[in-house]
Amino acid sequence: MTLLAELLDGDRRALARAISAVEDGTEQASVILAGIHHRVGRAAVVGFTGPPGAGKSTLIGGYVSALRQSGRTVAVIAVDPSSPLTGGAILGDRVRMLAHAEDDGVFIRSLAARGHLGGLSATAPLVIDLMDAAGFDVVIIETVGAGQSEVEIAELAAVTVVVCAPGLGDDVQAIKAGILEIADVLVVNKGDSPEAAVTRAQLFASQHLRSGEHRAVPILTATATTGQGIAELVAAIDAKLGEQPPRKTDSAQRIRRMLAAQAARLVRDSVLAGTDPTIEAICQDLQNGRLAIAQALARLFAACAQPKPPEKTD
Ligand SMILES: Nc1nc2c(ncn2[C@@H]2O[C@H](COP(=O)(O)OP(=O)(O)O)[C@@H](O)[C@H]2O)c(=O)[nH]1
Ligand SMILES: [Mg+2]
Repeated sequence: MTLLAELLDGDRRALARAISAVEDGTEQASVILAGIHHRVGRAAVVGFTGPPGAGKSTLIGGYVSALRQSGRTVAVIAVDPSSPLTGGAILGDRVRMLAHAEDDGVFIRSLAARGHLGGLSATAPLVIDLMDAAGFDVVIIETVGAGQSEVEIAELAAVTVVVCAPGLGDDVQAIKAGILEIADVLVVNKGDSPEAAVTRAQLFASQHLRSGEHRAVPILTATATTGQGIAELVAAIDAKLGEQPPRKTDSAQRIRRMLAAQAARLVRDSVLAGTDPTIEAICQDLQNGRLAIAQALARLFAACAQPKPPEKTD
């Protein structure tokens, strides 16, 4: 069987290999991305975002358990902002998800973030499509709510869950200012903390102030470490999913995304390597003021257009 056929058959190792192929931009990747078109659009994509330490991973662990109990299969994408280049596994998250390690109905993958602000990697939407095509009912994406990622996650996810926790200081202010707009469900986690009620009241008040211009968003309380509030979270997410139209997918767009991701990576890697004499000359001219940035870019793209084999980063 081909990798594509194995993927469509729901083979987990094939899914893992297909994701690597897409990340590396191999020949096989374009065949797979073009060949899954009749099988994408079914999965429910749920995003979790919020400040570091709010309990997103722990909450996702509980959410995954609840989904499994109701017979749904789940794939999880964890975006790691701490290693933008290597895409290393998030050890803590792995440990928290270990309960699901033996379960064929759960698939977990870490992706490198784009840049230090934790922007989603360009391949994230492609990985969602691969998981969808492999037959997973729910695809969860966890990102840290710092910078661009929360806006990007809202674009990718049918339902966006914003997780916050008491005692994170200014982060609650940040949530009130920005993240409220993209939240479909708000969760005040660490409900076992005495300040949880205060945080929840603050969020209610700020939502109330905005009512009229913003839709009302359910504000739940949960204690991820005990599982309290998980059932309510599942119900709230399911209710929001029920309001969503089926996921739109577009083969042409998928191929375009892969090309853009690989182009960005090729140029970045070539520039940072500091080994290509043409690129070194461009850098020199830029430094000396002999080239304007637009001219430098034009020369750079010409230099990067020389085909080189993609390097493996795993
Ligand atoms: N007291 C308490 N601690 C929690 C709760 N949920 C998560 N934690 C702890 O908070 C820390 C950060 O959790 P994690 O899930 O990694 O947060 P993330 O960075 O948002 O993914 C861990 O030590 C968790 O055990 C909770 O509901 N109550
Ligand atoms: Mg986490």
